[in-house]
Amino acid sequence: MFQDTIAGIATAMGEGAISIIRVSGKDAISITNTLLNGKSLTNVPSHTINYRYIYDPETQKKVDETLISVMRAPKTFTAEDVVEINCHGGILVTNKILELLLVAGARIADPGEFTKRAFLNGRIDLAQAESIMDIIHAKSEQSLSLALNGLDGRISRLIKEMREEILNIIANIEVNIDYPEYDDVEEMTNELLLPRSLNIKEKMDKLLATAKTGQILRDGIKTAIVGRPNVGKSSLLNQLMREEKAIVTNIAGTTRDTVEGYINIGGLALNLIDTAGIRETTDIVEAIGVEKSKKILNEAELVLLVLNSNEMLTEEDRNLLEMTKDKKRIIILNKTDLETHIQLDELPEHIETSMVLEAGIELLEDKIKEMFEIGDIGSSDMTYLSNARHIAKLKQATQSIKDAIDAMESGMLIDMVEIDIKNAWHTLGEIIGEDIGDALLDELFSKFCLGK
Ligand SMILES: Nc1nc2c(ncn2[C@@H]2O[C@H](COP(=O)(O)OP(=O)(O)OP(=O)(O)O)[C@@H](O)[C@H]2O)c(=O)[nH]1
Ligand SMILES: [Mg+2]
Repeated sequence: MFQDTIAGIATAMGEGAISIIRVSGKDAISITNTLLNGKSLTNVPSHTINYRYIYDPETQKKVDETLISVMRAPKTFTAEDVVEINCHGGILVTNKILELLLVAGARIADPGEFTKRAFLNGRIDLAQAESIMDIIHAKSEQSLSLALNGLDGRISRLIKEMREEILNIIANIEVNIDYPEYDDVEEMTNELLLPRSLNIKEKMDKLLATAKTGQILRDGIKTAIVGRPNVGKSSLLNQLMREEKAIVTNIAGTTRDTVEGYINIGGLALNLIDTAGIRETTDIVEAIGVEKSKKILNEAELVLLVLNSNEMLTEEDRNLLEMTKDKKRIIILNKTDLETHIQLDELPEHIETSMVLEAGIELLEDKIKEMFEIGDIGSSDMTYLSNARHIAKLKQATQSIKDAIDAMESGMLIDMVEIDIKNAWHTLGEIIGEDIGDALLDELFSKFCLGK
């Protein structure tokens, strides 16, 4: 139970129709009352919206006409008393009301502090709290579905089940000394602990296997557009985005820094990165851009390699073809509206485009969809792991179980086995916020928006 009452602006800062100022804590209602010129909210029923004027208590001047939601604990976002003041959406008036609440005894909320309270008051677990942030940041329908799955506790339930099974194994080890059914420890290990550990490891592996897809759905496919200068990379970015995002000129070396944009192809999010044309150059700025292009090329999950069909293949083209041959890539033969000079017989499978005629874009989009065939996850009952922290923790826990299995198989002392199994149990707990330190909690919640 927290002693202080926090307040924060819950809507985006800027002019809008309304803004919401949220107050949470045991004095949320009494603090708000001090701004109502006697028209108290103490006796209104819970979960109601009330029409009130806000006054500056010092000057008795009206500040704004508002609608105030009163929600009493425990059925609220934070599980505490919550008041939400819906005022007119001006920056000045919103800040003024917040300021009056602070003067009246509320404390300004840290980023994510409302959600943190929901977690610390036991209303949601950590994985669910993180899903709230994922909902806010979702950029495609699919990433939104994923985040909603997290919020309704699917991931948490799976993790809890795994922990329970692990706890079961630990319990078996603890009582092994006088376990009547088994003659010795070895027999118990082989007949009871090993099969159970293998079983749990299989479940963990299965969930981990969803992580790659999960991350793609959540963050989008990191897609690098590469090629030598002047082949039409920026033109391609613009066409895919249906927007003049990057500068296009007939001067080779136009793009120097990366240009990024999000697109959505049939529910699949792509994080597109247009890069500086790759070539040997003595220009310092361009050279830095070229280095950056190579780095992005390495990190990309999908490479769109653009070639100019109007010119013969150059050494740079050949280098790029070689550099990208083991990656997921699509070779794009651009400028097909011009005469073909490229050696077609030397090229692997490719797609022909013309940015001038706006031709080939749909073909390219279909090809991308085909490469990342992902079913409709909204309707599937499959649970995908998509949060990087959860994935890292699950990997770590799986490794501990694997170590335990190795130790059992090589006939190690059961105490040693137990250490690994306990580690797995603790690490899984960190996903849902058990056994988690204050410092880590602060860091996690600080990434939230203000007022959330
Ligand atoms: N004829 C024709 N011209 C094109 C086509 N695509 C792009 N261009 C032209 O080619 C020139 C270079 O296009 P950009 O998109 O800037 O090329 P880039 O690969 O981004 O070039 P850098 O940023 O210098 O690496 C521009 O003059 C475009 O108008 C095409 O399909 N056909
Ligand atoms: Mg460019």
